[in-house]
Amino acid sequence: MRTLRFAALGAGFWARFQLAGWREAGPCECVAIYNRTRAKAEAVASEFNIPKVYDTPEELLGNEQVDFVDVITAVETHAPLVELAARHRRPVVCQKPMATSLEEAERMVRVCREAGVPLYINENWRWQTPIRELAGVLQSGVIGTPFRARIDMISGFPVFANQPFLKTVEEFILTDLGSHTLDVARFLFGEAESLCCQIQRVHPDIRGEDVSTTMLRMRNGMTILVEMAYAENCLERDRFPETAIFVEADRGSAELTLDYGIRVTTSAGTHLRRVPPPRYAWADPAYDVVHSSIVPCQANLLKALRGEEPAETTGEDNLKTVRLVFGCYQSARMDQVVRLPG
Ligand code: 89Y
Repeated sequence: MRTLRFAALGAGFWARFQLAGWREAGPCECVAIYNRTRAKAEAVASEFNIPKVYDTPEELLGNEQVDFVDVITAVETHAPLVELAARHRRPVVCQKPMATSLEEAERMVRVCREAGVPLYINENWRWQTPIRELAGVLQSGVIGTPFRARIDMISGFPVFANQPFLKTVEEFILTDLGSHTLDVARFLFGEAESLCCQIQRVHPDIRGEDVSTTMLRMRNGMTILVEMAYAENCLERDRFPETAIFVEADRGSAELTLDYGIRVTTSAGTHLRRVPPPRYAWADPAYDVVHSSIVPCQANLLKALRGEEPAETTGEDNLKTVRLVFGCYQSARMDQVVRLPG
């Protein structure tokens, strides 16, 4: 099987984990890296044995015949870098959140489509071991037809310590974390037809919102509540970055609890099992379940790049998540229900 050669654009906090993830994902090799601050690219290059470091993405793409490009930079550079890759006819994997606005995300998808270049989004949350296990329970039909669910990602973890730029963004928790949790809502329960959302800011020293409450009405009739907070308050059970999910259905209920428990309750009683994620030596233990989910996500993208299986998180697909994220801001701003395209 041929080893796919790729270039990494970006050498920030997530780059090290994604590069380690690609090594686990299948036969691929990072052959060149660019970063705005060259010293950072050089440090990552020496850690991962990447032979070439470039000062500009244009020079890199002009010189290197890569099979795909992995964009791991800050969100405002995603559109120009994806479009640059499209001009060079290089398939591109782009970090979440896809773009700074819905219009920008739509343009990225359009440009890639017109250039005939595959665009994939590195959206890993839905690949977390416990979330996949919960999906299996729902698909098995054991609890019947779900009618309501709650998806909670509530933590006091100091996210700004590792990602200080998040303090400066005008739209914070919905873009940073809502890109994930709203994508999980779609993954588990399908598409939404309307939503309403409220946002709050608890940290006095950040620009954006750090608390959000979203209610989705799904096309299948379900009601989904998505609650998020990064308030740095004290929680008795803070299990960053685990997502807790509770699903009510007509023949039972299912719960993804903190500490990776899956509880399934039917008339026969409650069955509990633990479904911890795999541990990788390169993962930061504080981000365990997220870092390990990079591997199956990138394995799926690699297979898609080889034409072996469809990618789950294509640009087209992720556009629906982006619509939810910006629909939430619109709803919060206008204090109104927002309808989503059918
Ligand atoms: O940036 C975010 C992500 O994608 O996973 C967790 C995080 O680091 C903080 O919300």
